[in-house]
Amino acid sequence: MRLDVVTIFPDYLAPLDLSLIGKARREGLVDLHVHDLRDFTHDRHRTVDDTPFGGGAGMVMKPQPWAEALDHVLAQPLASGNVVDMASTRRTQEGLGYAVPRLIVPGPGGVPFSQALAHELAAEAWLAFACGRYEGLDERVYEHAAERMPVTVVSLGDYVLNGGEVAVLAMVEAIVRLVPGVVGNAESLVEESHEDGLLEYPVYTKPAVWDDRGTERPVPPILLSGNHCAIAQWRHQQRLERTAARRPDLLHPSATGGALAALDGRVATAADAPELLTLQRACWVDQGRANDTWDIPPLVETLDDVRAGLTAYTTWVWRSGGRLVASGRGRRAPDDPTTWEVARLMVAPDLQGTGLGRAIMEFVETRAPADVTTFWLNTGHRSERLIRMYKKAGYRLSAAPARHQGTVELTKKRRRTS
Ligand code: JD8
Repeated sequence: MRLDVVTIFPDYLAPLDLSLIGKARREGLVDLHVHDLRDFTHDRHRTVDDTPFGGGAGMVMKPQPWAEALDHVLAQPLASGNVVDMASTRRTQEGLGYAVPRLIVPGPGGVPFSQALAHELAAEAWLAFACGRYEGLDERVYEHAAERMPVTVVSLGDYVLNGGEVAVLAMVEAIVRLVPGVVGNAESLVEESHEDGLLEYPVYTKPAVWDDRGTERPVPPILLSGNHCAIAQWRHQQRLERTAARRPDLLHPSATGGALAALDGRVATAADAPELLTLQRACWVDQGRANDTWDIPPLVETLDDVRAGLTAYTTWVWRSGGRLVASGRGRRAPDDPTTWEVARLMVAPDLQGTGLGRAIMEFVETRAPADVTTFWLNTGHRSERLIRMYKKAGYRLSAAPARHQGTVELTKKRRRTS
């Protein structure tokens, strides 16, 4: 990946020489260049700003230096080894085919930066960042740029900074650490906050009992138990409790409108397990009859199995008047993290046929991390009604033999919404 940053304070980007990003640059995983905007001025004072037309406080950044700086970046070679995906190759002026960067302009009025956007930008071969200062850039700079490359104004958050450099530091770190090979153990990227809608669990290291100036502080015993299933359950519970306490907005995902809007939806907790067991028993009786077998996981699982499922998947529950009436869950496929398993879609029998099932399926799809490219689900090979519904939703029967006897597997490529 190539990155170009234009700024009047190049030293502000010096931290990108350090730590993981510095190492990734030295290893050639990312090719980062910082350009001084003043190098694209031609007067003795290297002027980059002037007073605003229409009056008002502060100064505005002049268009000419920016135009020359961005044209200079555009003229840079996208070093070989940088995979040019067609997304970064823009045909301009009668079919000329050469790579152009995606330009990110930090600004308080931009689209919110997020982990999802970080994943999207990490997939680009070439990014450029324009760091503004003063009251911002002359608006015509955006017009000039948009005629040459895709431009996105992005905000780091709802507070005011003095310029774009700090935002670029944060964005570049969040993006580059997602580039394959930059973070040694990619596994650690999976369970992070904002990756799957839950905050991270608390972490501990030696000593097992810390003598904090006479105050003994032990590590939670579960973590010393060696019981990895119980540890995973405890950690998942901790993530739920922390998210509920600090970011309840993440737990109460805004329903995708439609059938779910009238219901009270949230991420499931262990307390929901008994009702989930009851609902799955009720929902899979028809599938048992349709497929002429009672040996279907939802019909044979124990309460502990349901609890374990709450750890292995992120599960959502919807209530009506306090009654658990619907649920669905999702997770990265254990053998392919870019595939998102949509599973255990349940609607109380008295509410089936109201479009809730489809709404839950679509909701679980929306919760897939940004780097997911494929949706996967399975059902009974004789569950014709469900198979029809999944096919109408764009799923196709998978050519690969189904993992579980008596089932069929269906997949669907993820369509990019933005
Ligand atoms: C770029 C100039 C300062 C902004 C007058 C203060 C991002 N989340 C964010 N907050 N602020 C910025 C940001 C601020 C910037 C520039 C980004 C360039 N300023 C201006 C408008 C009001 N001064 C940001 N990302």
